[in-house]
Amino acid sequence: MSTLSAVIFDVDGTLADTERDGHRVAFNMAFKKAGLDWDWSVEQYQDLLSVTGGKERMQEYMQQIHSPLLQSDQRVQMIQQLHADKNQYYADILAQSRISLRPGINRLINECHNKGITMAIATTTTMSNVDALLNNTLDLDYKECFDLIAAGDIVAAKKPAGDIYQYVIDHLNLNVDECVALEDSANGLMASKSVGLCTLITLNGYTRDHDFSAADMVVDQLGEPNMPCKVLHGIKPVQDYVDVSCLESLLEQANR
Ligand code: XBP
Ligand code: MG
Repeated sequence: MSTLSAVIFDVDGTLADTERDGHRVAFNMAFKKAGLDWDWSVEQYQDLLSVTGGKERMQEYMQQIHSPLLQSDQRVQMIQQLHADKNQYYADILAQSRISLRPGINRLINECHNKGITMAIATTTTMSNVDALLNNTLDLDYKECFDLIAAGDIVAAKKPAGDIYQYVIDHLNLNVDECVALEDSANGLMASKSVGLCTLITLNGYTRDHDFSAADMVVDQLGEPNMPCKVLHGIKPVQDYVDVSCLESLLEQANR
């Protein structure tokens, strides 16, 4: 019998659909403020998302459009300023309650909290963005629920590298075979699998066509008592939604 000791959550796309109407919109606002004519469309942002990390994404975009700014001595400073502005706009969007948690997230976090299961965050996004999201959406104080928030530049290599997951495992002294990771993207899955984590994927509009063949389970969303989840791969939850007992069964199957 495998024990579920910890659940490790990705943030963007997993806890909430933050990319299309959150980060993307905030990036465009920051570009406008800086007097740039860059405007990332919903479709274009799908490709840009293959690069994780907002600063890295802007750098990649500059390369794609052969921006003369790439040659500028102030490039690093400029990206940092754009990123800071973007994150401020992002926080404003969250404070206006324009983004909510995905189905089942609030319920699962509450259940894990009540059962004393360790919870951690392993994300590419900046710490302040995690704070903005969870402060404005979760019905608990996230600082009391999560044992560790591992975010952004805390590690040298972002997803798809496994560094951020390794960081969580090392700092919380976890056994990999007692943890389940929740992810939404191919980059996230590569990261969690590179350290050997049992991984449940929740699809979203930007990631539904990614290759998730290495995942232990794939669902459209975690589901709620009145909203069954659709299982595309993996075990069928007894309750028709993903809860702790479902994660325990998934872990047991993964460790068999
Ligand atoms: C998603 C990302 C992030 C966000 C923007 O991270 O790739 O870069 O798009 O956040 P995850 P920053 O799915 O791991 O949560 O601008 O703060 O990097
Ligand atoms: Mg994600």
